[in-house]
Amino acid sequence: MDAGLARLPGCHGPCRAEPRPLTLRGERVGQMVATRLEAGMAYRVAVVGATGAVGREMIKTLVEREFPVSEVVALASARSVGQEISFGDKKVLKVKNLETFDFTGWDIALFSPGAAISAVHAPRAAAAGCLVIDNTSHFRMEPDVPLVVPEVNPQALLKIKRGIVANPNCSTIQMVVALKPLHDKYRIKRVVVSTYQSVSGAGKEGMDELLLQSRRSLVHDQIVPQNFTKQIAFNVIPHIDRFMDDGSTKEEWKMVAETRKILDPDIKVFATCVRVPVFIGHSEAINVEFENPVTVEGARAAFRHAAGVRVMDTREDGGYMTPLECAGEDETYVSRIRIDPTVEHGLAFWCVSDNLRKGAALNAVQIAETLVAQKLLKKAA
Ligand code: NAP
Ligand code: 2RA
Repeated sequence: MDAGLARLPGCHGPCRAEPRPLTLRGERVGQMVATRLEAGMAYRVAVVGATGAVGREMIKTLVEREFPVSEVVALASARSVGQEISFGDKKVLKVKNLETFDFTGWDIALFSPGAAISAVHAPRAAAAGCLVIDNTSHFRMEPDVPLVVPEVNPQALLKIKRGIVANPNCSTIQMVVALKPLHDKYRIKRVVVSTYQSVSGAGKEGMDELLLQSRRSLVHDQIVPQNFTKQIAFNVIPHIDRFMDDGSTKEEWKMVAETRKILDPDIKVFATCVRVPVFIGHSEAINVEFENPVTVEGARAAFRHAAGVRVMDTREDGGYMTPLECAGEDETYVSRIRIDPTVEHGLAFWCVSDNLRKGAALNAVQIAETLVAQKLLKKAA
């Protein structure tokens, strides 16, 4: 095994021990953030949707990555007011009501309360001088709102016009993290992707539903689908989000439109999005057609040098990543790298990532870190 490879717990194959860190102009973003903290810069941070699957992960991520926080507030609906959420070992946050919260004096807000709620409250926070990083779909395709994955298009953060930055959809984020090094090296013409998306993509209620249905199914109890259109336990459902006029779903449309906005408007993308009975971790089978000749070795080298990507691909039993193993991890994992001989210059691979972390909370916190590192996050007066 080469010196840069190690085994991950629970995995049979080797992968690189430390993925390349996020850098800007050759400098580590994490180091730049730490320098700001040493200089006494700390920020007042609001987490909106703090009781949800993404919001809870955001709070965890802020703590784990030691984001320079001077004060944190947890916001949710009136239903959750007073509920307690731990912020690290020492602090407990009492949830406050978003509806009546005044963002004046708050520096940054990480939003994940759902699109309709963000539509109303994100502009309200921005108008109060609080920079919003929004996880919902509401602002993603607006031309004057940057849609950012820091490993892919951090330069978009230089054009914040409305005080709002959008976080892409989870299935898009992991795909563009993996595609970026390939696009830089071989120029992508076309992508065909099939997803295998976990129920946590549908929030806390999606997770509860899989658990409940699994239990009921095992004892032959009646199952009435609530959040999904059909039974999700012991099943797969080829439908996420609403249907569009051309027969695609909105989730599939998001993968197409967002990839073009983030990576390159000329790339053709075709997606089929499927819900699977997995709690955490989205998987994707991705076929890519390039302008230039590609080799497995060349693609593997490109992945290995890319920020946020880990290659786990040993072509033996267990030498690939599964969603169960990626839950709680930060990286986008790439496995099963093969030439696709059905098209000229074709490559196929398997891509897995934790949808609540890189697909949502981590990406949002990395955007905040990049803003701090680039000195783009101003302290509210
Ligand atoms: P979730 O588990 O259902 O959580 C929703 C959160 O929004 C809860 O904190 C909820 O608070 C809050 N909320 C709902 N109505 C509200 C209101 N009227 N005012 C204030 N807060 C309200 O959903 P989630 O998975 O965290 O997703 C949240 C958003 O992130 C969605 O737009 C989703 O599309 C997006 N997103 C999710 C993922 C993912 O993998 N899950 C990935 C990327 C983006 P209460 O507890 O008080 O109801
Ligand atoms: C899902 N991509 O998995 C969505 C989450 N926003 O349902």
